[in-house]
Amino acid sequence: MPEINFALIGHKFMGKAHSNALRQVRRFIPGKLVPRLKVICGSACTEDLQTAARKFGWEEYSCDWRSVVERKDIDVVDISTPGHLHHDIALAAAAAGKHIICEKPLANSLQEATEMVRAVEKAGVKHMVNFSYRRVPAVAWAKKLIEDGRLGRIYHYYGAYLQDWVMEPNFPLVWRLQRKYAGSGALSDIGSHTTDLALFLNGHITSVVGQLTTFIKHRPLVARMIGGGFKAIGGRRKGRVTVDDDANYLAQFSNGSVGVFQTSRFARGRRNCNIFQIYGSKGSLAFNIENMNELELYDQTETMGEQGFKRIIVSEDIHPYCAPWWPPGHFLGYEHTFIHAIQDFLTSLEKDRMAEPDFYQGQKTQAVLDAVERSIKSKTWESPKV
Ligand code: SOE
Repeated sequence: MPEINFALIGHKFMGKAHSNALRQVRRFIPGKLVPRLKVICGSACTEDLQTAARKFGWEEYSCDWRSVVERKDIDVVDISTPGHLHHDIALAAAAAGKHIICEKPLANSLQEATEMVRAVEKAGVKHMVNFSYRRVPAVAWAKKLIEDGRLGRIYHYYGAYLQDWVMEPNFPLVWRLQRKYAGSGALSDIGSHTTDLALFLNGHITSVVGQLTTFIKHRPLVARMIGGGFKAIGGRRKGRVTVDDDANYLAQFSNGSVGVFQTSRFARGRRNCNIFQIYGSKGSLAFNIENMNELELYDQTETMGEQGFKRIIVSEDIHPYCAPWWPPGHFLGYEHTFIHAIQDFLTSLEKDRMAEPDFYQGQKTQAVLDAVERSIKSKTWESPKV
């Protein structure tokens, strides 16, 4: 079977998820193109990078992404780095004629996202942003039910993404807490997910007004987990947190519905709680990633007296993405969403069509986040520029 050569830039959390997906996709999901794991890149040629290369079966490792994206034997560049590198890597990869997968969010600013769109347009390459939650079967099934008109006219979209991993005051000043690396905090890291899902499920957002809060403003530069908590080490040196811990915003959609969004890293007890609730004239849907194989549907057309939210177990062969895996009732997990993303990207190459969400859609999400940040300054509603 024909191979397609991948270079993966980034070897930590996302590098692990993408490596696994590239390794697993053709073991479970039939298709023409087989990913070849040519080279994995890190910021430095550490033992950790070499271990990742060995563990996931990469043929080579490198700590020089600029030379890797230029290689003639590379077909696809997979950008799985912190956000501040997405723009430069994508522009170099596009200029070298490589197809590109880029982890979310597309960029750290609307300006960067726009330049990335121009670069891939000019290069004529395939491009996709990996908003992985679109590829949860229950989310894809929600999309189908909405498209089939099962909810009727949409009135309300509620999206929330709640985590609690930075609530300890001594949690160190990691890159996600610094604007120069992350662009913004909860707003872009997890708000990009909720915003992408809203655009995917409910369409265009015409205006937003937001609120950003940073609860802990200074953190130790270096800290270590000791006995269940974090202890600052290396003296009393602290750095300023330059992003939001919490981002909330209201939205108007072009279909006339209204949106409420809440994203926080200070929701004690919520490790990774990504939810949406959509309320329409004929029915409603509710999803919670903590029960990612389930979707709740309320159908107003059901017999009076028997109406209520029903729990759909989304694991049948007819449900999106489920057929290649297990028998009904045997569930999928977080890692499967990455395998589905790689599968969809390979299909886009095989059929010479764009995979979704592409960089244009990633730019639209960036434009909503940009409008939220502008609304903080203007203290009024702002419209996305794209
Ligand atoms: C941290 O908030 C994080 O790892 C995000 O960066 C991911 O996009 C999300 O899927 C899980 O949480």
